[in-house]
This record gives sequence, structure tokens and C-alpha cells, in this order.
Amino acid sequence: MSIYLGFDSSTQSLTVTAIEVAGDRRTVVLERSVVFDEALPAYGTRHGVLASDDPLVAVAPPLMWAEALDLMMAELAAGGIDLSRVRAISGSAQQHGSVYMAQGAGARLDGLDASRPLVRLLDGCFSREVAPVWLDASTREDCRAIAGALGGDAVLARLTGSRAFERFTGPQIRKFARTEPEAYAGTERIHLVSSFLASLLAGRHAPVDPGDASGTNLMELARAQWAAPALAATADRLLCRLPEIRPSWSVVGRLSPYWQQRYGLPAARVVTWSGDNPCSLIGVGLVREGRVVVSLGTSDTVFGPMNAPRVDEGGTGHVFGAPTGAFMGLTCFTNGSLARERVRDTFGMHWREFSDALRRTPAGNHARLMLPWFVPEITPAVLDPHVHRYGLSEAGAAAHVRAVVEGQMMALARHSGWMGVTIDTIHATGGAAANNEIVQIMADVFNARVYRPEVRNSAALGAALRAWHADTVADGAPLSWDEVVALATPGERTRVDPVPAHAARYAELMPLHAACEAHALGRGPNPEPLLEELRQRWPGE
Ligand code: ADP
Ligand code: XUL
Repeated sequence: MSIYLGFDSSTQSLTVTAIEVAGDRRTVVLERSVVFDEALPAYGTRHGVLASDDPLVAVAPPLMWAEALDLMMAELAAGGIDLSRVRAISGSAQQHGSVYMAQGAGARLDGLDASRPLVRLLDGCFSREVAPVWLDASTREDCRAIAGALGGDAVLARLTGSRAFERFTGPQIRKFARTEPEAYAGTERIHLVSSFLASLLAGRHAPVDPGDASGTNLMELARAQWAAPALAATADRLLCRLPEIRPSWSVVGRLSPYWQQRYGLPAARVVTWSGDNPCSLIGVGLVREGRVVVSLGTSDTVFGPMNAPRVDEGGTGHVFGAPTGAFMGLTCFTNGSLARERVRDTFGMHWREFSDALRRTPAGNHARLMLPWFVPEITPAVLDPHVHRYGLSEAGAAAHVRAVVEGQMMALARHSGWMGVTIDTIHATGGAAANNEIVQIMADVFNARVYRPEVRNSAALGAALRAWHADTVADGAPLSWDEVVALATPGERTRVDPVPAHAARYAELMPLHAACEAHALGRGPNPEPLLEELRQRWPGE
């Protein structure tokens, strides 16, 4: 009986999922989480991010992620599973974030003293104390410069899978090299969060996989290699500072002696980590084009497998590498769970009351709409955030609750069209997918059936499944991806169907949501008269 571990270092927490494989039987045997703000308060993060005077800046301490890993290993060693049976370990991490390691750091990762906590040993290993994360939107100038040098956003999108985005690692590196040239010069390796944590496990600089490297604006999508013109437009002597790009199923090495001696772990294979969205694709069981995932985590994302890269040249969609070696399309929204929480907290509610409000209010919300841009938004691009409300000035708490969820679901549905997939089946995941009322609105807005995974964290499960797959590849007997994801494929009992009358209302409301967005962005007239007309036509409930 073999055990595979999958970690997920997300914005707010570190989770580990363990799966056991015994003959034909595959079981999830353990799921544990450490919430950064609660378990490691000394770092002073809120929702996993450090406070900043500039609303466009979002950074986190990489040492906190390392300490969480040490904490989690200690918890695993304290009991729950037989660690001697762990054969391979992989992981998933929030995408785009970058960790800057100082000259000499790689050599120091090898031979760490197992009697001392990891964070003490990492002292002096960073050329930058903080890591910009995916919520950061402070690189507008760098995005312009990189796209300009390459011949425009469409060219960059065709080359790398995405036009220039503020949170992407390339623009972030450009800003760092420009504003802190000495620290950049003293940087030995720029890791993504995924390759940073894999390096800590393996005791040496780890590679990055195409799934996460495609979130940098620096990887040539077609060849899964760093793209020389993009590197040249970003910073001097960048190639030697970046990790190698290796397939998602590559083995980095064995778990370093530090973890073996400190916690009695075996010399398990460490498999290249990936981004949380690519890992979730595996963790919800999607390896073929045709279905999509809607993930309601800190960010809301909609993504799905793509056989060939169909790039969204002018829009906000991305094409990333998928863990299977194919591609995935993805659209990301910053104002996800934290926006739902803002509305919930404004009215002093708990999730139970939030759900009650959704149950008490009608589909379509009497044509009252919210664009919940509490913080800078990725889709559509909004750097000067403002919450736009239509018809809500006299409305009570319940209408605001419905408005935030409906606004988010309509945005997810409308901004996923570029992927060219007819969405009739969704696999929902992320913390808010536990909420039945939110999932029903998702089914109604998309007019699609929704399945929910039976594990809590599909990114961590996907990482564990990737570890298993890579282990079989390394042994020379690779499993098919269908076999790998059988455990993750949700059953019929998790299915939620759309209510046809509700779906019909959203079909009418969706163009008005687009009109509200255009109005809020200063690109269209006030849609209030059209909304009022709809209110008159829809029966009052
Ligand atoms: P991430 O992986 O990005 O850190 P998760 O997928 O763990 O995030 O989701 C965490 C979020 O889930 C929390 O911020 C919270 O807002 C949301 N959440 C948890 N329970 C509920 C619920 N019952 N209804 C709606 N949202 C919920
Ligand atoms: C994807 C993105 C977010 C982070 C969140 O492009 O920015 O989904 O990966 O963890």
C-alpha cells in the first residue's frame, strides 16, 4: 500500500491531502489545513497578505509559507498516517507569486541542520523579504513596457498565452529589477511559489512546470520553454536566474535528509509542483476538453482543458499548460470570496444567514445588480476599484447578498465565452462551493449541471494524484490520466441541476449585466431604463 501526499499553498492556507493506493482501491486518507493568519500570527498577514498603504500592492512573507510547511510536516509526524509508506510528494501553489533567493541560497538548501526549525535556517537566503502575490496590481508601467517591446499585447498573447497582466511574474520581476537593481543583482534564483516550496522539500533549486511557468508572460507556450524576447524585455541576465521548465510529472529528486531526519519521513520522490488552478483541473477529474471548472476560492476562476491553445488576444483570458501536457483556458476574478465576505460582514451575517438571504430572494433579484469591485479587478481590468450598484439604493441586506453572488456568476459566465466551449457541465470547487445556494445560482446562471468534488481541497488532491502519476512514470509504467482521475470524478449524488425558469431570467439579465459593466467602465450609457423595463415585465414575488 502506497501513500501519496499533495500540498496546496494557497493565498490563505496550507493544506495537505494524502491518498492511499492499494490494488484497485484508492482512498483519500487524510486532509489537514493550516490557516496562515491563525496559525502564524507573528507574520501579521490578513487573509495571507501583508497590509499595504498602496491598494495596488499585495505581498506576503515567503518565510511564512516555509514555516507553514514545517508546521504541517510536524503535524503529519504526530500521527494520522503511516509516513513510512509515502512514495511521492507533490504540490500546488497560488500562481504568479515570486520568491527572490539570494546568491548562495541553493547550496544552503542542501545539508540543512535537522535539529533546527526551517525558518531559522533560511535566514539570509532571500534577496527580497517579501513575495508579490497574484493580488498585486502595481505593475501597469511594466506591462506596457513588456508588451510594447514585443510588438503589442496580441503578439505577447500569441507567444506566451496571455497579454501582459499586472500580477504575472514577468512584469513583477521587471518592477523589482527597475526599483531595486542591487537586490536584483544579488538574486540567484527567482522562484514561483510552487518551485520555491518544491525546492525546500528537495533541498535544491527545483524546476517549474509549464502550468505555472505560463503564468509569467515569459514562457513560449508552444515549446514550454522560456521565451528569449520576453526575457529580454523584462530584465537583464534573467535566464540564469529562472528555474528550468520541466514537464509536470518530472521528479525533482528525493525528499531531503532534513525532512527525513527531522520527522522520520522516507526518501520519497519529490515531484515538480504546479499552480493551484492546473492542479485543481486534475483534482476535479477533468482531463478532456468539453467541461469546465468554476473555482470559488480566494479568487473566483473559470477554467477548462483545451486540446490546442486558443488564445484570448485582446481580452482577460489566459492559456496555461495543463498537467497532462495539453493546455487549459482560464479567466480569473480578484473579487471572489473576499467580496462575498465583505457583503456578509457589512450586514453582520454568518454564512448560514447569507444562505438564508439567497433562499428568500428571487432569481434575477428584481433586476438589481452589483459589480463587486471592492479591490482592483482582473476581469474586467479595473485598477481604481469601486463597487457599482444598480437599483439597490433602497434595497435591504438580502438583496445585496443576492446581488453580489449573481453579479459574480454572470461575470464568470460572460467572460468564459472566449474559450469556445459550450458549457453544459461544470465541476465546482473552492471554499464557497460548499454553499448549496451559491451553487444553485451557478447552475441557473450558466444553465448547466454542476457537480461538486467530495474532497474539500481539489488542488491538494490534484497534487497528490500528480505525485502518483509521476511515480508510475518514473517506474516506467505510466498510468493513463483517466485512471489517475477516477478517484476525483464526482458522483451523480453531488449533481445540482438548473431550474429552467431561473435560467430563462438570467438569459434576459445577462446582456444587461454586460451593459452595466460597460457603463461602469465609462464605455456605455446608464442601463437603468432597461433594468426598469425588465422590473416592470417580471412578476413581483
Ligand atoms: P484558497 O484556496 O484560495 O485559500 P479556499 O478555496 O479555501 O480558498 O476558500 C476559502 C474561502 O471560502 C473563504 O475565504 C470563505 O469566504 C469561503 N467559504 C467558506 N465557507 C463558505 C460558505 N459556507 N459559503 C460561502 N463561502 C464560504
Ligand atoms: C490565476 C490566479 C489565481 C491564483 C490564486 O491566474 O491568479 O487563481 O492562482 O491562488
